Amino acid sequence: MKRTNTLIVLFLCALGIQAQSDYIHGLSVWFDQPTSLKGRSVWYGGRPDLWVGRDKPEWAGEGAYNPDQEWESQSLPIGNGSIGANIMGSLEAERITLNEKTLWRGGPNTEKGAEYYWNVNKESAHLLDDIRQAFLDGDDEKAAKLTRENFNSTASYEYYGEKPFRFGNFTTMGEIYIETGHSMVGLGDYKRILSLDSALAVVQYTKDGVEYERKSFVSYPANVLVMKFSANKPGMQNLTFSYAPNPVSEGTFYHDSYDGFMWKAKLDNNGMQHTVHIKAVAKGGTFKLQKPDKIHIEGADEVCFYVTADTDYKINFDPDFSDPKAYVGVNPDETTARWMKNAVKKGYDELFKEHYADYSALFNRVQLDINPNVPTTLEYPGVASLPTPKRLKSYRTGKPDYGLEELYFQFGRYLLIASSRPGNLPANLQGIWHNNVDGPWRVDYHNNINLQMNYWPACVTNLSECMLPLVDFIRTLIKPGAVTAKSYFGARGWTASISGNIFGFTAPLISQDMSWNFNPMAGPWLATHVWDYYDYTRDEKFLKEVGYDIIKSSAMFAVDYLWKRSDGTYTAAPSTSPEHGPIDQGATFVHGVVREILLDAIAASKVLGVDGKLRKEWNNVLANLVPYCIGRYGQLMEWSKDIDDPKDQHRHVNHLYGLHPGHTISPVTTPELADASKVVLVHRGDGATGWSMGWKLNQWARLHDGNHAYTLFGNLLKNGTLDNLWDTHAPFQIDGNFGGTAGIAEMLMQSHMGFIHLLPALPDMWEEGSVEGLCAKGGFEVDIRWNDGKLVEAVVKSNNGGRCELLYGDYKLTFGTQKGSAYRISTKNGRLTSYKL
Ligand code: FUC
Repeated sequence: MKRTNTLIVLFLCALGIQAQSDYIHGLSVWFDQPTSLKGRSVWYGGRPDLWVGRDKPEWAGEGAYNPDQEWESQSLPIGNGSIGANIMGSLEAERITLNEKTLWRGGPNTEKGAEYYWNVNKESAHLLDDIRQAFLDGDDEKAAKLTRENFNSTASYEYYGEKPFRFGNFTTMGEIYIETGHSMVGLGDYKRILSLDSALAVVQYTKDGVEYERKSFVSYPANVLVMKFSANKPGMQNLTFSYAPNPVSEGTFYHDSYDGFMWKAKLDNNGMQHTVHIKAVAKGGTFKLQKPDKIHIEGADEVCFYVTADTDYKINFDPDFSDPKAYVGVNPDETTARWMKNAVKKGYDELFKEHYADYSALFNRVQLDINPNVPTTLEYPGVASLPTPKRLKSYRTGKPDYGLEELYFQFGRYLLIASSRPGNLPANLQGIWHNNVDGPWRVDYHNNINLQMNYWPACVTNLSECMLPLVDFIRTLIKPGAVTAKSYFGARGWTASISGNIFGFTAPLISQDMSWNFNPMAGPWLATHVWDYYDYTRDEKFLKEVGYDIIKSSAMFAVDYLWKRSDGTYTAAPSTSPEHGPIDQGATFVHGVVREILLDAIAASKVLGVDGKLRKEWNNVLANLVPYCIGRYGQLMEWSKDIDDPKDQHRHVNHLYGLHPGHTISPVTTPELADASKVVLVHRGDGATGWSMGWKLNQWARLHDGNHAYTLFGNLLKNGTLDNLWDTHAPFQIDGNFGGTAGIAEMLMQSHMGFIHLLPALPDMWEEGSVEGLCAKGGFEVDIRWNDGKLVEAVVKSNNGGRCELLYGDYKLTFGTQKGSAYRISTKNGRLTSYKL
C-alpha cells in the first residue's frame, strides 16, 4: 500500500470521520456486490427443508465443502480473539454469523463423566520392544500391524462414532439478522469493506437517494461486538433485530424491556453454559414489538447494537481427572452483563477510539511497501481501486499487483490479531470463525502442521503477544499429555497427538490409519514455539517461570521415545511422516523435530544455567541420532529406506522440517543437505492445497531462492485464496494465510541461524521497496530498504542489547549493541557498516 493512503485513513479513522473512498484505498478487502441470504439456514448442510424443529443436527458441514459458499468466500471476518463475527452485508438484512472461541462440545462434562472421558489412552508401551525386534528381523509388516492396532485409542473423531461424543467440536454461537426493509430496487454504490487499518467492517450503499452505512468492529478491551446503522438523512432506520441460536443449544430468551435481550443456554452434549447479551441504543425513533427474541426500531436516525457473548469454559492447566467440572468456570451471565454495561455506558465513539488504539498499536508495527515507484503502466492500470475479487482475478491472469501482495501479507497479521489475543485460546483451524454446528476436522487444533503454521508469523511480524494463547494451550496439554507419553511410550515428559480440543485431549484417535493418527511429535513440535517466543523476545522471566519446563519436558519425552539401538545410535521407531507413507524405523521428520527440541532445550538450560547433567544427555542423543540421508535422486530421504518417488506431489513436506520451520538444514551451514532439500521441493512441484503452498513458500525462501518462493506465493494467491482473501484447502482453513504471511517475512529477513540475514530471498520482481518493524531472534527490530534489488540501508533496533550478527549477500558484520539503541546499516566500500543513531 502506498504510504500516503495509509496516513489519510489512519488520520480520518482517528478522528472518527466517515469517508467512503478512504476505506477502500487504505489496506482493505472489499466487494462491490451484496451477498444473498440464501446461506441463512446452514445447519443442515444448507438444507433448511430438513429442519423439522425438533431433531437436532449433530452433524452439518463436512469435508472439503462448506454448504454456505457465500459465507466462506464473501464474508468479512472481524474478531478480538474471543468473539468472532462474519459480516455478510446482505441488503434486505444484515446477516452476521457469531462465534465465541470456547464454545465447544465434548470434554469431561459429557454424559459418562470425567473418568470415562480421560480413560482413552491404550497401554501400549510394552509393545515397543516387539515392534523394534520386528524391524530388526526385517518384518516391517509385523511392526506396522502392532503399531496400527495398539497406538490408536478408544476415542472417536466423529459424533456418530460414540455417545457421548467425547472429543467434541468447535461450534457456532448462532446468527444475527437485522432486517432493514430494503429491497434491491434502487440500490447504488454498494460496498462491503474490511478496513485492515482500523479492524472495521463497513457496508455502504445508496438507496432512493439516501446514503446508508453500517459499521462493525469487535473490541478487545471491551469484549463486545459493536454495530452502528446510520444514514445521511434522519429517521431512516427501520430495523428488526433477531438472533437464531445454535440449534444444539438449549435455552431461554430473556428480554430487557424493548431494547435488548439475553439468550441463556447450555450445549446439549456437555452442558456448557453460554450467554449472548444484546442491546440496542437508538438516536431518535421508537422501539416497538416487545418480544423476547426480537428488537424492533422505527424511524431512528441511528442505531447501535451491542452484542457480547461468553461461555462458562475455564482453562485448566492442572485438571483433576475425576472432576467433570474441571473446565467449568464463571457463569457467563455475570461476565456478559458486566461487558454490556460498560459498552452501553461508553457508546460507539468511545468504544471505537479504544478499539482503534488497542488494535493499531499492534497492527501498525509493521509496514511493507513493494515497488512504491513502479510506473502504474507496469501494474494493471487502476488495479488498486478494484474490489478484491476483481484484483484477484486480474492477478490470476499474471498481471502484477504489488498492492495486493502487501494486502495479503497484512491480512495475515490482521487475522492473527483478530483470532488470537491473550486471555483466550489459540486460533483454531478456522481461526475463530465457523458457521456451523460442526465442521471439517471438528474445526479443532490440528497438531501435525496446522496449529503450528498459525503461529509462524506471530513473532517475526511483531505480534509476539498474539502467541501467548498458544503457550497457554500447550500448558493445558502437559498434565494429560504426561499420561499419553507414559501409556504409549513409557516416556518421561508429555506429548500430544494429531488432534487437540479445549479439554486437554492428547491421545491419538480411534483410527488405525497411522499415517495421520500416529503423531507423537505433536508435543515437541508445539514446544519449539515456546523457545521461539523466548528467542524473539528474550523474556528471561517467561523462560524461567513458564517456558523452560515445557521445553525440558518435551526434550525428555523425545529422548525416551527414541529407540536406542545396540550400536548406540538413536532412531525413531516406530515413526511416520505425517499423513504419508509407511510405518518406519526412522522417519526424517521425527529426527528433524527431535533435533530442534533438543537444541532448544540445550540453549534454554544454558540461558538459565540449569540442568547440566540433562544437557549432557541431550548432547549425547544429538550426536548419536541417525543423520539426514541423501537418496538415489539426490533427494533428502523421507524415510529410513530410499523409497521416495520423484512423481510424488504429496502436500506434506515433512522431511524438510529441518530446513523450515527448523534450523538444522541451511545453505549456509549444510549446503549438501540444502541441495537435497531442493530436489525434494522440485519433485513436489509448485502446486498443492493452500497451506501446503504456504509451507513450500517458506522452504524456498529458506533455500534463498527468492524467485521460486515468489512463484509459490503467486500460486497461493492465485489458486489457494478465496475472494475475501481467506486461504482455502478447500475448505477455508486459516493456516495458509498465516503460512503466507510468514513466508513473505522469510523472503525479506531471516534470523533462525544465529544471525540476521537481510534480503535472503528477494525476488527479481520486487525491485524496490521497504519493510519496517520485522522482529529478529535475539530481541532486534529490523527495517530494510532496497532498490534495484540491492540493500540501500537497514536499521536494527536492539531491544535487549548484546551482539548483533548480520549477513547480506557475501557481507558479514558483527557489532555490540546497547539496549534501546538503533543502528543504521549500509554497504560502503565493499563492506557492511553500522552507525549508531
Ligand atoms: C492436515 C492436512 C489435511 C487438513 C487437516 C486439517 O492433517 O493434511 O489436509 O489440512 O490437516
